Amino acid sequence: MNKYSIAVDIGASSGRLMLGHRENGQLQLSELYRFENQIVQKGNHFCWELDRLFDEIKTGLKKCRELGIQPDSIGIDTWAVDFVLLDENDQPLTEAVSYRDPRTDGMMEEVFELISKERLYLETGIQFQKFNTIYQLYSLKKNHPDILAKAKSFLMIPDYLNFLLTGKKSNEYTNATSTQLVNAFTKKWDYELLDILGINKDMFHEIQMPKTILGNLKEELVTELGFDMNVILPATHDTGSAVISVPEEESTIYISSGTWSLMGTENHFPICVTKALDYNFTNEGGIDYRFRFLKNIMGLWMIQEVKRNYNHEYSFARLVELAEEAGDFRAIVNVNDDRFLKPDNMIQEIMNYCIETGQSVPSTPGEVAKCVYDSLAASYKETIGEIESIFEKSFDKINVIGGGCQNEMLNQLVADVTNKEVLAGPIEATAIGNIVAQLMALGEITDLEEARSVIKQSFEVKKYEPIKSVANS
Ligand code: ADP
Ligand code: LRH
Repeated sequence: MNKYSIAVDIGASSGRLMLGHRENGQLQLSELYRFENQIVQKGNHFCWELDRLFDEIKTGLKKCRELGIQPDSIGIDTWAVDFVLLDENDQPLTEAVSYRDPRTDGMMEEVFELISKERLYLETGIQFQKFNTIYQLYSLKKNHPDILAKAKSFLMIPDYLNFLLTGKKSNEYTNATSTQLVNAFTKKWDYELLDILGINKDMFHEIQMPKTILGNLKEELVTELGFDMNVILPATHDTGSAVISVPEEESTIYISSGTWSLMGTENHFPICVTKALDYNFTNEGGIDYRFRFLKNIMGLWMIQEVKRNYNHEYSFARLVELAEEAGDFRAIVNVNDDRFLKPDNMIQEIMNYCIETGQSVPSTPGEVAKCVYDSLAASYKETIGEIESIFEKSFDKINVIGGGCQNEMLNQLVADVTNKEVLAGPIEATAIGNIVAQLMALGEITDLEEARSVIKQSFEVKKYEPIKSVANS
């Protein structure tokens, strides 16, 4: 009997439940349910709607029941760095505040007064982003010490959703590393660092690895859904699951393209050299203790916000068409400028940047979209230069995965500006990586090598060759 696994993959812009199983050696994937995700204002903070997200998971599971399929397992992955704190009665102490909330403004600098930037990097290997969990926790310590004092349990978003499914509390490794509180070499919580910051160590749980079977559904859920199944830990950090879908090839750089563009390589050890620190590359923990050496680039968040600012009048596909029609219009913004993290109005912010830098100012939806795509491509090119300088070698292929790989214009642009072959796909790389981790835990796939080979055989990848050189990109 084939075993069926469900991947719950929730990115910052949308979530989906995908059903996967092996058939004649190949991996079959089908969508059970898809829903929106967004940040909403609750009181003074930008927050996630965790209760709704859990309800959406249950709705998706009910769809599976309607299909008459009894799944063997479920695994959850989401975006990284955000968390929930539980009190002694396992009740959340706060809303799930989003990493785009300004509560971390200035916190990084305050943390550097307690521990040097260099030491922090050498111990954790994690890039400096003002929204990392470490700075979110430090902000709580400073501004709401009462909340932190009451916290008995620290759970990242997938850990919390797993807790709602099973009643079990655990911290999964890949997502835990994104906190900047895990030692890259011992792969455990860095208690010394927590002591220096004055953050309670006891609320952290033992770190568990992907492929761990966490347990079964809570009884009340079994009654509600009409079936039980194993809850398995995939790489619960979505980027960790996504990169499983990239073939292990020394010559390939990946871009996990969604709300963020995560661009880098996979290694068997963390790289904490000075150049990596200077360029702000991260070493996030992966399945089987692989490390993702990558850089966060602002990504398609910018176009998501542009789309929202136009009141969703244009679809993503339409914005690509309009950008193509914008002809020779060209203006480049520094996508990694913090001003684009959560501006009041993305279109206005882009226009202001162009005015301030004396460039042509985009004025139509097509010009705004073209500016975003050109700017992303320019940032990818710069990042490749940094990677090649760190590794002292050149890479010849770029594998774009995730929802953003459907953007044919951007794929071609990336091939043109980098003068490298671009491979686009799979679109659902994250859900696929999530499912193969479960199938490995269930004994349906032997190891990561086999998983990658099954993925390669099962999903189509589209090739883009450089066709024209783009000047000054
Ligand atoms: P996340 O997991 O971060 O929520 P996804 O991997 O789902 O992100 O990718 C979402 C992005 O995919 C959108 O921001 C959009 O730019 C891009 N996208 C989705 N559909 C299309 C499409 N039909 N054409 C071009 N781009 C698309
Ligand atoms: C992508 C992602 C990324 C993190 C960011 C918070 O969804 O998980 O890897 O840096 O969200």
